[in-house]
Amino acid sequence: MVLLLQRGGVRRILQHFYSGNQGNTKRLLPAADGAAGRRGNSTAVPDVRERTLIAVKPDGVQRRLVGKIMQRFEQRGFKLVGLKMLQVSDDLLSQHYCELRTKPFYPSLLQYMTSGPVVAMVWEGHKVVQTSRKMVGHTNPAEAQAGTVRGDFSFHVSRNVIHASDSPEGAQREIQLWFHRKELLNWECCDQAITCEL
Ligand code: DAT
Ligand code: MG
Repeated sequence: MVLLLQRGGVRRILQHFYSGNQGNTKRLLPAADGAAGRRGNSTAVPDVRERTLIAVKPDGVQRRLVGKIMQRFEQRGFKLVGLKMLQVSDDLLSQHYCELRTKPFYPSLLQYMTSGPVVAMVWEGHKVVQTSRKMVGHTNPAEAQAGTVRGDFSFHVSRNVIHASDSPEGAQREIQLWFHRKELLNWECCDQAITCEL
C-alpha cells in the first residue's frame, strides 16, 4: 500500500480496491488525463465552491440538536468551512433580518434569537444554498415535510430551530455579516472526487 501511495497516489489505490469491478472504478475516479476535456463544452464543471450560512437557533441549541443537524449536512456530502458558537447581538440580528423589520413578529423574533447561544456554520458544495433550503424545510414547521429539519424537530414558526440562507447572493451577504474572512477555511476534502465528477 505504501508503494501504491508513493508511485500513483489515490487513483491507484482506488484501482487496487475496485480491481474486480472496472466499470464502477471508472465512474468513481476523477476525470483525469484530459477526460474532462473529452466530455466537451456541454458538461460544465460543477461549482463546488458555493457557500451558505446555516445557524442552529437558540431553541435548537437548548434542545441539544446541534450534532444531529450537523450530521445531516455532513452525510449529504457538504463541506464544513466555518463553525462557531455565539451570543448574537441585536446589531447583528437587525442587519441579518433587515427585510423583516416592519413585520409584527419582528420584536419577538429578536427576543428569541438573543435568548441563548446560536451555532453558526458555513457549508460549501454544489448548489448548497438550494439543497440546504430543501433540507431545512418550510419556514412554518406546520407546513414542513417530514424528513426536513423543521419537519422533524419543530411544530411552530416562532421556534423553527434553524436558519438557512435563501439565495447565493443572500448567503454571501450573511456569511460576511456573521464570519470574519479568517474564520473560514479553504481545505481539500479527501472524498471530493468521489462525491462529484469534477
Ligand atoms: P426563513 O427562516 O425560512 O428564511 P423568513 O426569512 O421569511 O423565513 O423569516 C425569518 C424567520 O422569522 C423565520 O425563520 C421565523 C420568523 N418568522 C417568519 N414568519 C413568521 C411569522 N409569521 N410569525 C412568527 N415568526 C415568523
Ligand atoms: Mg429567510
